[in-house]
Amino acid sequence: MPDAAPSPQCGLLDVIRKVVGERGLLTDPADTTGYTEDWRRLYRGSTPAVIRPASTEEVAAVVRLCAAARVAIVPQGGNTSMVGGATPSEDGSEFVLNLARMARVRDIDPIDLTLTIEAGATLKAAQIAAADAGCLLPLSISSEGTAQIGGVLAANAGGNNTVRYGNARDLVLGLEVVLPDGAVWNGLRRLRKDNTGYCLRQLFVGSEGTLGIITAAVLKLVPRPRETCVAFCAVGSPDAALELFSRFQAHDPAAVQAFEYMSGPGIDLVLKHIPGATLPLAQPASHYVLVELATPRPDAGLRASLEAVLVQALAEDLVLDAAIAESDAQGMAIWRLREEHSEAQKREGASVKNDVSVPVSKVPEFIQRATAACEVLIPGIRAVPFGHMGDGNIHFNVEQPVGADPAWFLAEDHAIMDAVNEVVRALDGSFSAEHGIGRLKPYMMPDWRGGAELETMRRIKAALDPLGIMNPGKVLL
Ligand code: 2HG
Ligand code: ZN
Repeated sequence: MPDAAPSPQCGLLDVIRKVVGERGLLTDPADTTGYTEDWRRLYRGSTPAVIRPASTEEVAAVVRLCAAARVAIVPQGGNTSMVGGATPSEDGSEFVLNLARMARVRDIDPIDLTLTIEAGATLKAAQIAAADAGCLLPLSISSEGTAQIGGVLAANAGGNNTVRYGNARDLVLGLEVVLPDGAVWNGLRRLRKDNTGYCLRQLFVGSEGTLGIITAAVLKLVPRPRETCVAFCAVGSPDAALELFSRFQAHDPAAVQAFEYMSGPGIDLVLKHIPGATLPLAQPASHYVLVELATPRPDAGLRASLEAVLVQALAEDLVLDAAIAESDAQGMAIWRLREEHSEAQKREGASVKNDVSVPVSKVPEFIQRATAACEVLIPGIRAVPFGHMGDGNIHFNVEQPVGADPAWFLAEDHAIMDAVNEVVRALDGSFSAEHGIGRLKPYMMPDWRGGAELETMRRIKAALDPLGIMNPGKVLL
């Protein structure tokens, strides 16, 4: 494996080509453009090269070469970041290092309940590997077909099952990371207890590629569910949705696997833009809830539980109408109504996203106050709140007024985010719940995480990446 620093005779990319081979290096702009734009098309970066290593050793060799040449690297997985976390800068000074060719399952153990998998595997592939072994990887996000394990961990993704299993962070037992100087840290341990000094893996989870490149991980699995029930309910208000959540939790706290909120305007956009999407209820409503119950027990009687809670709630008009999925296909159709929100919003026009969290009990107040704040700021703005009510994470997305100029609307993004975040702050919430900071939100860090907290983060960054070559401009400015 060549590992020499680039010499004036041999350009850096020529040396890198020798490390990763022809297949591992894209330099033609026709091939690289797909890697330089983010999913939302908010950022259009530029890069001289997309490097696609096929092994940890190749990643390490490339990083050593880049460190010697002081060239910055943007680690990239499925490029599904909502905050431009994997997009290079516009000036063409940064290489993209894409992990897609490292996608092997290295080990799966149904007794240890662990999956050791490389960073470039999609989350969907990891879920399938777990299911094939009779287990469940309890992490589910809308972009799971494209998002890759490395990016999912680097962003500490949350998603639909946080209410029961926590975030990506809670599912990581071990990591393998290439550090900014090219050293490899092999922490692929699969221990449930391991108090040996600082917990390094948790430093890299959520670091958004600014401290090193995750190349593989050991993930926790759980026994596969034997019974799953999905219901779609119309409710009169976010308060009613919260009350319904409390009822399900009180009835059987171990059963709730997802509890998602959607607004009438959000569902209308999905029905308008997503082919095949249909409302499983007779009448449209102003607010909706998706609840999923699941259990590994064979005799839990989940369906009866679900019906008991819903019958009571319908009798009290807490729930206005409800549809229970009678098959996997119906369950998937209900989930599609929720998961296609991002795509439907994108097709409708320009939107500004606020991925925020507040204490679960404050979600209704947050939705009401944030909607009012946005409507005062921009008349005609359309609030489309949806998301993970069961863990307090709402995607408070706002759509441009009908007929408005998208560029004008997007130029208002900081004013909109500030208005929403004023409410978030008043309710002791966070301005970044599960999507991270990326390129979009570093400007907020001094205000929200100033003092000792930000200073400590800066020291950690300087200690691990003194040359500042790992994903510059993301998380911390
Ligand atoms: C989801 O929950 C994702 O579907 C995306 O986190 C949310 O588009 C969004 O803002
Ligand atoms: Zn989400």
